[in-house]
Amino acid sequence: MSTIERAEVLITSPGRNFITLKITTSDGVTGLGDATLNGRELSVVAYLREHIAPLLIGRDPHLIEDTWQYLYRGAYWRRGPVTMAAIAAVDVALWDILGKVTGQPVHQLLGGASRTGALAYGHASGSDTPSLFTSIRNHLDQGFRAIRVQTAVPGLGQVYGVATNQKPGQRYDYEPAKRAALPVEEGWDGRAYLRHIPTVFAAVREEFGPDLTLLHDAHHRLSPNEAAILGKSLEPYDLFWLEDCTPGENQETLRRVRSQTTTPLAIGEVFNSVYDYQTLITEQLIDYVRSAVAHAGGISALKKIIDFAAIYQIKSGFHGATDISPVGQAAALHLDLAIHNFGIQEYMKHSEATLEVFKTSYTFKNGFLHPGTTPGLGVEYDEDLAARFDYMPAYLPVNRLQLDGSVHDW
Ligand code: CS2
Ligand code: MG
Repeated sequence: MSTIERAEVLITSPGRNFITLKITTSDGVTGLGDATLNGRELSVVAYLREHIAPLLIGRDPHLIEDTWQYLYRGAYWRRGPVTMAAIAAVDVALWDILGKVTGQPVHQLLGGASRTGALAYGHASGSDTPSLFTSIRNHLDQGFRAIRVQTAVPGLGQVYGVATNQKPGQRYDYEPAKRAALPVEEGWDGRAYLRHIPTVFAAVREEFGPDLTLLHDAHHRLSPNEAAILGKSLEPYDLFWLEDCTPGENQETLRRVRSQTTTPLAIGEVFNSVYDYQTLITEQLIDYVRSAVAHAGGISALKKIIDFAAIYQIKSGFHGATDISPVGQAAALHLDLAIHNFGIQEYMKHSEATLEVFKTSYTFKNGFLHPGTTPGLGVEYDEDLAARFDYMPAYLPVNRLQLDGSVHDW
């Protein structure tokens, strides 16, 4: 019987920081897991190196569920972003190993493909309407069939999701975590945003027609009532979803939003446990589960969340921003292909430097992602190249109300 022989935490920063767990068995088989927690990366490194790696040595790598429970219940201190990112990395690495040992792609181990590909959405943004249109056209040219729209808001400075204006054919490049000793501070005005966003979607529908699948991320910034106002004002533009319309910690607040609008709601990228969804799912207050494999306890845990959601006809919309490493993205794609209640997959293309360190076998064609059929996850990690990119502290912005400087949700 093979055993776990090594558990190494690999750090690299080709343009942005990534943390990867590499588990090696006594048979020399390796598995990779994404442990990247944007702006708090080193906390997961310490959790893995100091507390988890020593516990894995000598264990049977194929006891995936037992290892999950051992790390979750055995920690005594459960849940939370750091713990669940660490457990996720172990879980995904063990699925990678099982795939390699059995010669199967991970989606086959999860029950096989339920579709030919995973519909993906890309990010378009602009500081004004013409540059937004250029960004949307760039994505249509790349084959995207679904596009998330974010824009600047008149009267506000930098807001979430607005990259530098793209030129025709230019890659969308937006990294919210800035390399600096302290977080940058952004200003917010909810009323200015609520006035502006419906006019943006009116212009986009006018220009691109009724068929294009459109999404928007309110990024946790609105009160429940503001979220209801926005949801209602966007109804004429037939969005695929309005994301993170209000912070979801108090799940009951979504009752207020749900009772006021039919705009589909997606929540969950900052959630890391099925309990974060309990009321949202059982009361059908959302339509899409947004968690990432890398932040919600791995493939084993996110599969349980999405199976639970299926009972309430709620679908997946897994987080796939560039702070989810190619390992985390590949893990999401295997789950996307296997589950029944698939909705859509976020896809922000990683930089070339990142894709040189992480060699991936997933593909994007005609708007659909596919994890490939390579045994395991289908991602290789170039350790020599990765070692050339030192970790650099980077922080996500802090948001303050423009009116009086109060801290607000970013
Ligand atoms: C965002 C993310 O992609 C999204 O939906 O909410 O870009 C998010 O801001 C980052 O992942 C934070 O690290
Ligand atoms: Mg989001």
